[in-house]
Amino acid sequence: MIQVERLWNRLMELSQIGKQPSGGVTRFSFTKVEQRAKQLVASYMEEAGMQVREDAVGNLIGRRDGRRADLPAVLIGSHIDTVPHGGKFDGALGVLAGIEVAQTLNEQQIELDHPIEVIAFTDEEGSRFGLGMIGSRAIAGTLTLEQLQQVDQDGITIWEAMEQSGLDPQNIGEAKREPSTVKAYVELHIEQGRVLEKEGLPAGVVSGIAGPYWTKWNISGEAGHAGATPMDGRKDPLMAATEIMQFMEEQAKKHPATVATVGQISVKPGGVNVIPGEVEFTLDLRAIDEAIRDAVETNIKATAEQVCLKRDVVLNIEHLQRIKPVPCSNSIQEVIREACRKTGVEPITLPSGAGHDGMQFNEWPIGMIFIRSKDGISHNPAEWSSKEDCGKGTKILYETVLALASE
Ligand code: HGY
Ligand code: MN
Ligand code: MN
Repeated sequence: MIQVERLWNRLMELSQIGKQPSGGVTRFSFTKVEQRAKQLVASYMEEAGMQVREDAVGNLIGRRDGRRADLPAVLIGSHIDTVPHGGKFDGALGVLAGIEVAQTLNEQQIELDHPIEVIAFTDEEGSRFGLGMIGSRAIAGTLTLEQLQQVDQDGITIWEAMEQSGLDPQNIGEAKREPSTVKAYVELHIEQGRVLEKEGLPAGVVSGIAGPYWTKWNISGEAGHAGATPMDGRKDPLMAATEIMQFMEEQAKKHPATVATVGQISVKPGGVNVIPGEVEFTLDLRAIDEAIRDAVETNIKATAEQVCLKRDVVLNIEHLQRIKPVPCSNSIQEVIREACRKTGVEPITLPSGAGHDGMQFNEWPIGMIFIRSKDGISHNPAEWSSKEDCGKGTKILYETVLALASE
């Protein structure tokens, strides 16, 4: 059966690659650190008896054939890139659990009707370029060459980073999967929230995934002397930004399951005694209900225009990514509920506030399994799930794959 110790040791070994003094993990896409992590994960896939390949955008794919080559594959996936100073489990658990399922099937000499594939998707987080889910977009066939022009904080485009990694961006179309070759996609992930912990449950079934809308805001005014410039008449972009950010928070608080986050901010020229001339910050706006997210977006932008007019500063908003909220397949949710019962876990259903690769797929059904996060903490070195819960989640994934990959 599932070797929880092997899974756990691999999780801990992988978390050493990109480890920071903060105790967190930083592994950005198309970097040497990520390359080392992919080599390690590829070695695990080989140990699990899988055929291993990388596709045109660097998705790392391990395949285990089924009894019938003509049947579509059950895809199992997640990601091994991270946010800056992220945790050990976000993404890594789903990839390593998929490999553990494949290896256990081998060891139990179980042959499934359908092939299964375990995928470590390229750049799920979007931490480096502001465009997340690059690998799953490519597999869905929706990644565009124009999107590859998005840049990281050093001005390097995704295009250039791919070339530096030995990939030819012109070939991204080759990563697209024909829907006829895929039966379903299923992912195990940490909850990154507090629901399961409050319910005292190790795992749960995901009903749907909130849609993130990311924008980069640039407000420019007039730099000046902090001491000699009266308050009246200043064109201070940072004070305008703070007023707008307060409104963002108020708007999000008005609607349940809607969240607004300013994660990055920079101020120029950045002198203690200098009124800022320019400020740049990001907004991550999410909701399970798309209409509510759009209404909140409209309100925020309208108020921002008024604030900038009043303060005589100039606003520019750059679109980074907009992803629709996505429901998980009812039939796969049912399969996962049955797998929970088989694993002795009372199956509750909960939404995902975090985004995941599965939301890029609308040509085949998707399902997700969550395991409990300690204190709901994630995107933080303190992110933690117990070995026992990781084992339970992997057992549920195993039972789910058994059911989905058998005719
Ligand atoms: O941002 C997210 O929701 C995910 O962690 N990529
Ligand atoms: Mn994440
Ligand atoms: Mn994740």
